Amino acid sequence: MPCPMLCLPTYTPALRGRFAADGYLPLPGLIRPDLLRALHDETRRLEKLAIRRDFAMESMADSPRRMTILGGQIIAAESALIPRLYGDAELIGLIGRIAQLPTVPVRDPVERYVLNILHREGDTHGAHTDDYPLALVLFVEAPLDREGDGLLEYVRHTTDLHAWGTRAVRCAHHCPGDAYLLRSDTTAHRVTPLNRPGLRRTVLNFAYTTPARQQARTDSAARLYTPENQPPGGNAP
Ligand SMILES: O=C(O)CCC(=O)C(=O)O
Ligand SMILES: [Fe+2]
Repeated sequence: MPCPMLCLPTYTPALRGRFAADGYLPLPGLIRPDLLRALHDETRRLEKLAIRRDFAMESMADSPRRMTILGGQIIAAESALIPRLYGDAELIGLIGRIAQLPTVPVRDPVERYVLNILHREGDTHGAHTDDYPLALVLFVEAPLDREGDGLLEYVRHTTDLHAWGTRAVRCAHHCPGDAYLLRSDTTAHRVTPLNRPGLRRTVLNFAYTTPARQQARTDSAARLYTPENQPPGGNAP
């Protein structure tokens, strides 16, 4: 059944071509206004359960994680809406056509969908690649300044986490209600810091994979999203 809450683009070979070339595809306005309001309320409610992180991720070139997070295992227990959206057959079918991969949900309940909130001065989601090949990132809140903070930076077709500051880096701004699809295992990416107080950037990351790839490749997501994991140096309050 079509998902009336999402404004899915019609598939065209051009979408597939752009995604293959760039490892990134913007999906502006994917979230319809009613759904955006519902996700705003839902994520504000979930934020009360979220965990603060402030550490350097060893397995990702010691890049910083200064952010508030919630893993999928808790989201599933607390939200009906987010798991329903994640599993939407029409959405998964479209992603599969764009990516040209037999796309399926991730089995791991922690990593399949996560909530990432940047809301303090200096908050950032540092450089990394993801464990699974596809990430659909949905924007619930975002700074409106296109030149400003909390931008996505990515370098296509590389897992090298040291390419920042070179001409290969691309930068993308997204508004609340927007989304993007990323070839997240082979596209180095990060979110630039919020350098001013009062900004908020709230995203849901939906991870998808292929039937043959249901095993995480690094410990990074488990380190970030499993509450029992105390990173070295501990968490900020
Ligand atoms: O917030 C973003 O735009 C990126 C999120 C991300 O890379 C992740 O959750 O793995
Ligand atoms: Fe990522």
